[in-house]
Amino acid sequence: MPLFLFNFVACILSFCNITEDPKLLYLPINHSNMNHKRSWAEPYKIKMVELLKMTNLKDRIKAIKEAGFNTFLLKSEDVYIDLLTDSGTNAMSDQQWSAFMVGDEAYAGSKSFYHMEKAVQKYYGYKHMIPTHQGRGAENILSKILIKPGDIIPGNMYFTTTRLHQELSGGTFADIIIDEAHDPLSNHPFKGNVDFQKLEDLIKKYGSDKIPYISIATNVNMAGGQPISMANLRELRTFTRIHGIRIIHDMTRVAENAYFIQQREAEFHSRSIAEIVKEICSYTDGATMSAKKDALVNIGGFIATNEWDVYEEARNLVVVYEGLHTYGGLAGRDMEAIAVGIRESLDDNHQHARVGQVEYLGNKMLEFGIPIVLPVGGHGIFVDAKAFLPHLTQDQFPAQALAAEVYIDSGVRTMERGVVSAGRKADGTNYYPKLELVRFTIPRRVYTQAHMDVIAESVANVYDRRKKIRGMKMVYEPKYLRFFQARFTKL
Ligand code: PM9
Repeated sequence: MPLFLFNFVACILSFCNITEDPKLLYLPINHSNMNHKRSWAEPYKIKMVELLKMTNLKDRIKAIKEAGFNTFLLKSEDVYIDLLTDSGTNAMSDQQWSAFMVGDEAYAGSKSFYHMEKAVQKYYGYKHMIPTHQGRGAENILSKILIKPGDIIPGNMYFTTTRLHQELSGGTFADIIIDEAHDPLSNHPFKGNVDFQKLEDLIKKYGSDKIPYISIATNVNMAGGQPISMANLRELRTFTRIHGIRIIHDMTRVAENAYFIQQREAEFHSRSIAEIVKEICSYTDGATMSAKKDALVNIGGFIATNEWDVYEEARNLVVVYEGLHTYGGLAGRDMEAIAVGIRESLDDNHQHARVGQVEYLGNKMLEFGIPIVLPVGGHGIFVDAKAFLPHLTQDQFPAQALAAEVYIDSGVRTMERGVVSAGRKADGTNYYPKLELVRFTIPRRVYTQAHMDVIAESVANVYDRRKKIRGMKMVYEPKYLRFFQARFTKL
């Protein structure tokens, strides 16, 4: 039916009161003066697909039992939708794959190293860069250089590998994140912010000589992918200058943090992600990076520093632990893909769609009444296992139990981020984090919105039968980073 005829009929019908809301019958005529909603969409189209294996309930129960109820020990072929991590699980672009083909595999002085170095200098602004095989390789070397036994390393919440390297170098991590970060229901827009009172108390207690640096993560992983504000970072820079303390930046998810600054801090509404990222880095003295996240590759990382002495020492140590300073454990093709990935990660449309997809899943879960960490973060949805399974104590590993149940329900693989991940203190007692979470981590450019629907529906299914879910007992505990390899049985 022609548009004018449709609208004419609609008008008559509405006049005769046949429909209550005449607007529902009209087709849009003129977009220019109407305030229509404009959805975001992925700024790419799909050129190649990887087929997924559909799993069945019987096989999933067998698989999770064999894996000791630890999703890290599942075989990926037994997984339908893999939300274990956003680390190294991103889809590379055609530009990255073509960069792969020109990777220079020379042992020393590879062209690809210089491309990666140039990208780090241009987009992040750090003076020196040394590649490492991944983030923890960088953490190992930097911790060895900067930390002396007895040192204190304040940080905006711990990260598992980062804290372990600090401890292995003789340091002790001290949490200086704002209290809101430990509260899943707090809607604070910048839960990654530093609490200056906590920092001052540490300086008073130990003295600034005992603090080699402050460890600042952009988009704090363990808090639920929560950002630090530019205002807080600027204040920290002023504070650390007064006290002569470095800031070392865990920049694993810096572009996602920049997106939140752009959306939530008035001064940055019209600034690009690239500009914001550069400004964030300018307030820090050096960085460790796992390029497997924001930088859109499957492997790689680096150390960056503005200090010549630190650079010199890192160049010495990298040959012991990683490889020559112009490849640091990476193939030339990996370094090429990182150089391209860094650029692509700073595209405003990319970040809008990336965080938009995470938000979409969060909203779906909220519609089903699922308790999640608020506000929705940058790289995944974090389900509050304490609120989901209030009948379980933290010693019964509620997040571990919930991750196993979601896998059994649908083949969706997630990760525990609670008491198991937190591990043990030097004296052997358990850390008991306030947050007991299951992380639904979204790989970048990999899954569709329909996958998000299936995931949320599965969580809703498990929520319906939550009262029947039993806790877990740990039957095998490895010495380091136990969440990777621990085994459990059902209580
Ligand atoms: N993060 C993640 O899934 C992968 C390993 S832990 C399960 O979230 C930060 C903030 C990270 C991180 C890894 C690393 C270590 C450092 N900082 O995994 O060694 O989120 O490349 O990086 C993981 P690598």
